Amino acid sequence: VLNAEDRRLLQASVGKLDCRFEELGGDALNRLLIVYPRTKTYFSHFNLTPGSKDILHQGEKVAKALESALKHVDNIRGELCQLSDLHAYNLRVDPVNFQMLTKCFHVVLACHLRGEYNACTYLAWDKFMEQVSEVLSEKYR
Ligand code: HNI
Repeated sequence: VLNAEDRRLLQASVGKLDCRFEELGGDALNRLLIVYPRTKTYFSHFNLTPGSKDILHQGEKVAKALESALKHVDNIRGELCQLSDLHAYNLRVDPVNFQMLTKCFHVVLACHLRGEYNACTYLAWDKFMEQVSEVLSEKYR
């Protein structure tokens, strides 16, 4: 459960990243496709050249969804309900992929926030991403 301190740390990092938050989604997705090449199977219809417009645009969508979840941190399930259906029923994304993406997010957050990405901030993001991943994969069968 995200406690008051976690929430404060999450908001503080978003504040520091400001408009670069959307860029972060692109960075994370780029990294995912490079570090875990088997994730490419989900995006076979994309131009998968690192840094392609397809990847950056998709990353931006992911970041926007994360931003709205952050704004409604008490109702992540409600906020991501449609995305949950989409990832489970239509896209059939295997839940392990969310863990890989979460790892990539940690790395890009650390790249952007540097020394400010300390253990407590890491933990807050990990809890948050865990909740998001849980919601997006809970309908998967
Ligand atoms: Ni995901 C589409 C958000 C993880 C594969 N995904 C989306 C869209 C959003 C989104 C938003 C766009 C929906 C729309 O157009 O209506 N995805 C998220 C979030 C996470 C996530 C918030 C986790 C933090 N998605 C993943 C993972 C995979 C994934 C881990 C697979 C490796 N997503 C997809 C695919 C699409 C997608 C595939 C469709 C892309 C397309 O345009 O065809």
